[in-house]
Amino acid sequence: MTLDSRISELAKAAKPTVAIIGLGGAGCNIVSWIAQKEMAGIKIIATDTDAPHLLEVKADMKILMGEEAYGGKGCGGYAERGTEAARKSIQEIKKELAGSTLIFIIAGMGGGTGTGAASIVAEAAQEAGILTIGCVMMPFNYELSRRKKAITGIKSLADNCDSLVVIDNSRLRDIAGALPLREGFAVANEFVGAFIKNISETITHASLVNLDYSDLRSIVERGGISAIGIGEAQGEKRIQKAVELALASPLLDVSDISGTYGVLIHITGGEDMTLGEVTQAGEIILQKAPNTGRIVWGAKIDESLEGTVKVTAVLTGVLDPKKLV
Ligand SMILES: Nc1nc2c(ncn2[C@@H]2O[C@H](COP(=O)(O)OP(=O)(O)OP(=O)(O)O)[C@@H](O)[C@H]2O)c(=O)[nH]1
Ligand SMILES: [Mg+2]
Repeated sequence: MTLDSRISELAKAAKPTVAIIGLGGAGCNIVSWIAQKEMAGIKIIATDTDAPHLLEVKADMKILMGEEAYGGKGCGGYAERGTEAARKSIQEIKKELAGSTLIFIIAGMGGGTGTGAASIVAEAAQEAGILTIGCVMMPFNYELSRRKKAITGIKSLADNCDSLVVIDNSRLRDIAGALPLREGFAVANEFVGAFIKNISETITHASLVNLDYSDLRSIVERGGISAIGIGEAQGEKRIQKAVELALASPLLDVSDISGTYGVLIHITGGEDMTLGEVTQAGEIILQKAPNTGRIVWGAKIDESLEGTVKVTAVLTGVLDPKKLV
């Protein structure tokens, strides 16, 4: 074997393979949004106990969980049923995940399927040595009984993930404006979908500044709950403004960001964005969260963003799941 072909073989093996799995109604809606964007090299799996909903979803692979027990009718809000359904279908799910190096598990918390199934899938992924990032939505403030159930689900999922990103639907709606429920969900789905797509792409494809798999691993593998903040700005000092906004308005109620142990930042801007601006973003974060152990970042050019920069900051381990109430 020549040296070049050996290097090329190793390069192939070192390239991370990403799987994205959506569980239950919300999870499937979000992966469906991502699947419509066509991303090469990323496997998209939709799983639900609800056959009619699963039929509508776009994905590379669909798994109807717990078919024998629940006959494709969903879990009707019972998380125990979601857990049971995932256990029954776990071999099929494991087969689909085999060979991945990074997995995103996406679900809305507070219902039956996603809440009950997520930790079972996460456990299987971690057992297979896959870097496991959960990404879940908290129900709206007025969905009181659902929020209680969601918190129980989140605690159990956090135990089985390398990092769990929690997004509060209510906070997201504050940013999006007072939209009707359906449109509110659509905004949330697009936001979460775009976030996961951006991270997956910076890891698997060459972009302006690459985020690399081991960098990501180093900031997420210590567990805990992570929060996301977003910021967008134009004009003078736009990078500074966008970063400050992203840090000031996390989409989860965290009173203090000083406990965060890692920050992942993703920047998108038009052709006019400079490498200098991108590095400046890291420096600003270091000033704002001085105790942060590590900062990793990726950046991408999006031609449609002429004049604007968008910053997404993930504050990893900012919240201890035990403190979630
Ligand atoms: N962001 C977002 N959240 C959603 C969406 N649909 C539902 N949710 C939220 O997610 C929570 C769980 O709802 P579903 O995902 O429909 O529940 P499920 O996992 O399918 O559970 P069952 O239908 O009971 O089996 C709800 O309380 C909502 O707050 C959606 O399309 N997008
Ligand atoms: Mg459902």
